[in-house]
Amino acid sequence: MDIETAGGETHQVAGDGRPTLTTKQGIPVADDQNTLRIGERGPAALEDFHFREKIFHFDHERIPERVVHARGFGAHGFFEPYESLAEITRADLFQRPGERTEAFVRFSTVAGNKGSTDLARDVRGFAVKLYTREGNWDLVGNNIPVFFIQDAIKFPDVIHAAKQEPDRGFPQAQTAHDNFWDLASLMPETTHMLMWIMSDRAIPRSFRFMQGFGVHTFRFVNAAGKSTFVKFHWKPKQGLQSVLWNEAVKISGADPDFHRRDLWDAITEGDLPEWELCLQLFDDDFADRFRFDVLDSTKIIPEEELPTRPVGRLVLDRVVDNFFAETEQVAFCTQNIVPGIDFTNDPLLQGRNFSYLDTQLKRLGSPNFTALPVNAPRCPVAHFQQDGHMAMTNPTNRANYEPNSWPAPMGGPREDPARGFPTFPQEASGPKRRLRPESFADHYSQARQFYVSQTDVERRHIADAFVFELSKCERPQIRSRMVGGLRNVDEELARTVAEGLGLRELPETVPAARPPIRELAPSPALSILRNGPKTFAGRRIGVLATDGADAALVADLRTAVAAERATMKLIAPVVGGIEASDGTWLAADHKIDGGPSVLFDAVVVLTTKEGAAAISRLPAARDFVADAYAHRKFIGYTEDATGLFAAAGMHGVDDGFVLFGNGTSATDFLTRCRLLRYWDRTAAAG
Ligand code: HDE
Repeated sequence: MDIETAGGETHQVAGDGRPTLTTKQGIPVADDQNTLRIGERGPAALEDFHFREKIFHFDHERIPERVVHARGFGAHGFFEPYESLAEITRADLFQRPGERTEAFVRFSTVAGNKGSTDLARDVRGFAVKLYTREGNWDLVGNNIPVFFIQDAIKFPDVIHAAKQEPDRGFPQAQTAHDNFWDLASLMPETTHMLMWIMSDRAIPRSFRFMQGFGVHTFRFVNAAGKSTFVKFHWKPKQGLQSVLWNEAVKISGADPDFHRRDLWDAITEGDLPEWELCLQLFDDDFADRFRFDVLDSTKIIPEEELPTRPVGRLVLDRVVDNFFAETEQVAFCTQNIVPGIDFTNDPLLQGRNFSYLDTQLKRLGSPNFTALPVNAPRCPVAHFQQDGHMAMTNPTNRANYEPNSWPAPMGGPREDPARGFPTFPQEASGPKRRLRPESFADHYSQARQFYVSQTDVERRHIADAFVFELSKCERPQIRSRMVGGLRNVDEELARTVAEGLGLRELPETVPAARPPIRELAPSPALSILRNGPKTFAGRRIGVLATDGADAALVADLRTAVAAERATMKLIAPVVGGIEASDGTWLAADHKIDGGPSVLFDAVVVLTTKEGAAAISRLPAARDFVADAYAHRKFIGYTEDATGLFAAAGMHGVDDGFVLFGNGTSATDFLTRCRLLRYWDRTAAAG
């Protein structure tokens, strides 16, 4: 029952299944609309404990955002090995084929603040927490297999330079500014990573369509204590896909939450994203033979040289119930590893192992963050650590130390030499010094290898990205120095970027610590386009329709889209929907202004002649088709819709257009869409 008052404010009262509102102390609340005050228009009373508590809690709702990877999105799922890996690791989660281990994954961007756009050009975090029976294993990786720096001591510098500039507080979520390129151009070790972040890898179509990498070399250790080096790869079953830069810019305006919404929609619609865990396994001999140092995180081991072995799958099957409790409070720590997995001396990994625990204390405020449900191990925990802020799981025993002589169970837990974590006894000795190993000095060869492994389209995108970013630098010296560095990667690339920037002459080549090796074999595995999914499954079609749209065709499209395991959204001049040719009412998913074609992988335009003429007057309708064209999308249409194309300045169609009728069905269109883009289109953007 709702009640009315003299002041006219809305009161909804408990009853009919709605519980009584209480304070955090459980005291029932009678009025949640008005503070306690003296007289009708008088001052507030200090004794108003309900108001005080409510505002107090609100004032303290925020916790510090992550200093990097602030913007992220998480989901629950499981990992399942295909086979037993007992021969190479004793890690419990790899012992029994088909046995599921609960997982939580958080994807993120790096540089942007918590409220920044999903489509920033950036590395994506790919952090996986596996709640194994022998404790939590956090594989805190990225969607790019190399990193900017070789030594953790440079991390604060590279992140400071990438994030907003400290005097002005902008630009956020982009490296397109002086500070970043100043540092990058002065630190040649960043070059390989720069190639990756200027590539389409840095603007993924969604989290579902990107790879994940553990980046560092880790160790597997089996029950006999034998160690094998391992690099971790997550390969999306959905295939790889990225957007174009011009699209990314527009998506950022149309839907800054594009990636989180995509993951949410896919999981809630039952289209569960899945990745295959693949391993690169190698021994000391391989490490010695390999051209680069396997401890250098600016290097990869090409898959062609060391194939990846699929060993299991990761499936995300549940969205979070509460964003803050799960995605925000999840605390990944690289030092969370389990028996059977161990670190190497990669100086970046060693530094990370120190940093992550620190950062969790800062963010979550107490060493007891491990007891928060999203962080708590699913296996029993037993130790003598106690107290601290927000202690939630407290021992009840008398003994809080060991050794002790209290009988079990009062005496508490004891160490377990058989089950306990066995650090791999690697020999280590040498003088204590600050130095970078000589084996880390080649900064350009693999950057070149990455570049020459790309298709022409992808190379052009890399050059365009360099030009775009460097054009945003105000100081010409920074642009020149960077181009001088690129000459060590590829002369053609350097020349294209120099031309794009309008440099009057090609800058001197930046001296290289080691002469770059120019003849490393290309690695096709590094290209997104060479490894296209050849399926439209998991993708989205946007159908722009007006009143009178062919009802049978809409129905056929729905069937064909479902058969392809894709999804379809209807976009109309008004969100209420349209009256189709057979008089049925079709509800729309978007009003045209809110459903631009950048949100879809392919589009269809279904109008009558009059409908096309009417929407031709709307800038959003013209942009819908003009952008789809510029972004090389497949465009399905009926003859009557061509008026809109003409109004949008498009004259003539190419093979990326599919005209329905005359034997061309909705299924034919979907089959065309499997290529994802019509790359042969000329005069397109990107
Ligand atoms: Fe991180 N990194 N990082 N990082 N990192 C953090 O920890 C750090 C590095 C990565 O979704 C922080 O909880 C150092 C490489 C991901 O919650 C912090 C160095 C890779 C996430 C931190 C690196 C990563 C983080 C900030 C250089 C790929 C997000 C918030 C040695 C292999 C995890 C936090 C999430 C987060 C430190 C380099 C991946 C400050 C010192 C290389 C995916 O601890």
